[in-house]
Amino acid sequence: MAKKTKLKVKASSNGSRPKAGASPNSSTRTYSISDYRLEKQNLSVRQVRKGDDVHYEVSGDLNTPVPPIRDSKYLNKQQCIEIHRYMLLNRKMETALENLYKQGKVVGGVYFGLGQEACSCASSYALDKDDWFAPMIRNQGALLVRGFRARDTMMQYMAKADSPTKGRDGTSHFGDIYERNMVSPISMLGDLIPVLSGVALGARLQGRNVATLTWIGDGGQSTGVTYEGINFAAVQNLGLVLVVESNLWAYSTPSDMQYKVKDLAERAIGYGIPGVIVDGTDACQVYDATRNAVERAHRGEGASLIEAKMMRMKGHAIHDGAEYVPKPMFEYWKKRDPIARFENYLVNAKKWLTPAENKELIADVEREIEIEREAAVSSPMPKPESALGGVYCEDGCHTIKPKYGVPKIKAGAGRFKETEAAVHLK
Ligand SMILES: Cc1ncc(C[n+]2csc(CCOP(=O)(O)OP(=O)(O)O)c2C)c(N)n1
Ligand SMILES: [Mg+2]
Repeated sequence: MAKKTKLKVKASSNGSRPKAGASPNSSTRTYSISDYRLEKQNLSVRQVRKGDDVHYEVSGDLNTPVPPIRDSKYLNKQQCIEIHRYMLLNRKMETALENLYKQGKVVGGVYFGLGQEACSCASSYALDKDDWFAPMIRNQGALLVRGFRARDTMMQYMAKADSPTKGRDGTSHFGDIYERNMVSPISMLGDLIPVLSGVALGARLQGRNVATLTWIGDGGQSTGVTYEGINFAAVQNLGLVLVVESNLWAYSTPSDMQYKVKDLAERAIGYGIPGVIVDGTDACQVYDATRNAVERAHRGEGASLIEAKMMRMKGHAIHDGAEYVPKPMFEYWKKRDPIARFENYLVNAKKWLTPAENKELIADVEREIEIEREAAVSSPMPKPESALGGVYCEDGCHTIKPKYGVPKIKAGAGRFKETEAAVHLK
């Protein structure tokens, strides 16, 4: 089982309820945060000024050995290989996007999840079909896991007529409430959290406890709406699953200058929900923590917060060369590449793939990406007059039916509680 890190918090602090067993008269309370990692970094980044020059320096032990992948409690061989394939697709799709950008085919910028593929793919893989998700910019892998094709993302970036928004948006602002249960990304950081809490509430009103997964960066979690959204899910026991992408940077702000707590999972104590730390470059750890949270959501027990520690391996977007990042940090995290580590796990540790089978899998992914790229490039640009479409209501576009059932709350029932709602399913 995962190791627990004990946190001591003064009795007067306004945290979640302490674990049973704490003495009622004690002046300190003990809270626990599960920490699944097999390695705990002790690196820190500080700003150094020398005359007019301001730069960042990293300190700590940068020469520690790369830990093994932790065996999953849940995943079997076939599922691990499937996650490996999604991570490869995620990476190769983004490499293709970088090339399309350099060829002048992309209309705006491009965002990458390099180094974060395990976090995106393994967490979304832990959802059941009925669950919901809302991706952020680093979660293009989650779209692939949930059934979008690489061409959808490519066409979005090129604003093509066949793209999900028919060329009306140049990045990722699209959703799918019918097939894949995806809420469209909202650019204002944190705002997806109350929306996903609301999706969980809506589903519960219709008689179903679903898990609603979204992600937030180490920078984005500082916003006020993050607090509001998690707190609402916490107090209503809604199945929000929040993955905090602790990737050490928010634009050019290092996480050491973003928050004061040691680990962002500690925030969970303040909300009164479970908090877990995982190695975000270990697909098995990400999967297991998310699956536990998803199952908790299905049982109607409420929200969970998962902090995934990793590193943003490129700049904020394609325009940002990330020169401000101390080079040794890239070298350190490059050795912890989630795909290389998982490949080593599958081929050498578990022997679930022979080197030849792995090679064939990679070639197959490359073939698929080439077909997707070709289809995306050949899609036409939208006709100018189509820009007028999709703004005002067209036939039936506002008919959104309840997904699971028609809610009927007992007359006179006060503040909503699951047991107070009489839910009539169609
Ligand atoms: C409320 C709000 N403030 C600022 C921005 C501009 N902005 C977009 S991404 C970003 C940095 C996000 O950093 P982080 O949350 O750590 O995510 P990462 O890029 O590292 O994945 C900022 C400041 C925004 N979109 N929304
Ligand atoms: Mg960040």
